[in-house]
Amino acid sequence: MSKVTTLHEFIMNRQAEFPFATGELSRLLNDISTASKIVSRDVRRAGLFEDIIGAEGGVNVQGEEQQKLDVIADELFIKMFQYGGEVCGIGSEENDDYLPFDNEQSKKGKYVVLFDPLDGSSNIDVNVSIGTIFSIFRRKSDAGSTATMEDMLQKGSEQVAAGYVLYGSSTMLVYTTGHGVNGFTLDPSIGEFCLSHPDMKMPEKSRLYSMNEGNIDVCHPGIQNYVKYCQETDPSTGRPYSGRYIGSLVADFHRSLIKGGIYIYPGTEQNPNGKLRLMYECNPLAFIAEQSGGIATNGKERIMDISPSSLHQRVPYIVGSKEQVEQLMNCIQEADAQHVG
Ligand code: P6P
Repeated sequence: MSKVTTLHEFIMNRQAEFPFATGELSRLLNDISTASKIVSRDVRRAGLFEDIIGAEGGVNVQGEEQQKLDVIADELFIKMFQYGGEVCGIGSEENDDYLPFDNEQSKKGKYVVLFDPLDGSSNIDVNVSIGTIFSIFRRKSDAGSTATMEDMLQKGSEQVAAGYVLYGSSTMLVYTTGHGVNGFTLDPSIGEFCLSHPDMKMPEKSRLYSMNEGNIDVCHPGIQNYVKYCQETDPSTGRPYSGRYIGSLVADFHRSLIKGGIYIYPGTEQNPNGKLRLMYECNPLAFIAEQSGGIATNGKERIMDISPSSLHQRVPYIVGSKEQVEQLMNCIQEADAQHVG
């Protein structure tokens, strides 16, 4: 049996590689790990306890019906950040505005965290995988002051760390600090995330594509042309690509990271900016994608180059294997040239 490396041990080893590291980011990552274990426990028992399954009765800023577990997870992560001492403020999918922490210790925190506490939560009642997504920035405002919206609205290229937790057939935590991507699987018997997927690389291509094709008739012609290409029988294999769409972003993204693929949530005539949120869905997964060899774009520019204008802004999202995203981008450019021509 090979040596078991826990997430805590991995984080501390990585910190040792950076002489100027002072430990704050390590402590923050460990706090996220702890909160994720608690959320995993609650997700796994959701079907057993009426008090945590089903709708909370509220509607969040997105206009989406809040699930009880959404609120439980949101409150848990906020408490973990507020009392961990490393975070001066947060932005959450479940909260209308950003939340600067007002206790003296938190005001000294170096970081802000943007997160979606439980993405895909409408899938809880049908026992489909869901996830937590997080994005960490260094604050721009002075230590000791109250966190500002400017601290929150930073380009994805400024992220110091990002990752996700997938509550699936097993619970996995996948993250990057800009030095590659590593995946950890929760071993419930010891209560530890253990290194299971070292140095993850997204395959450059695959025969998989992931899109809610209910949007196909109202999205960019270039995307329509790419999906048509995927659906054509390839003479070399005698079959088309396979469509795979779970309807839970973290699960669909994780499959692309492991097996390759392309995930498309386009702008449409009715919703030109699509559905997914830049700050706590698209940016963190874009960081993971790029660090593992993939690409993330809005169809025109690199996701992590987008200057954010609001906390919950939505962007069209195309993320996945390098060759597949490049091929789709070519389809978009060709369609635009024909439209102009
Ligand atoms: P649709 C879940 O609400 C979510 O934000 C993502 O997890 C998921 O990929 C997407 O929306 C599904 O959206 O419109 O296909 O139901």
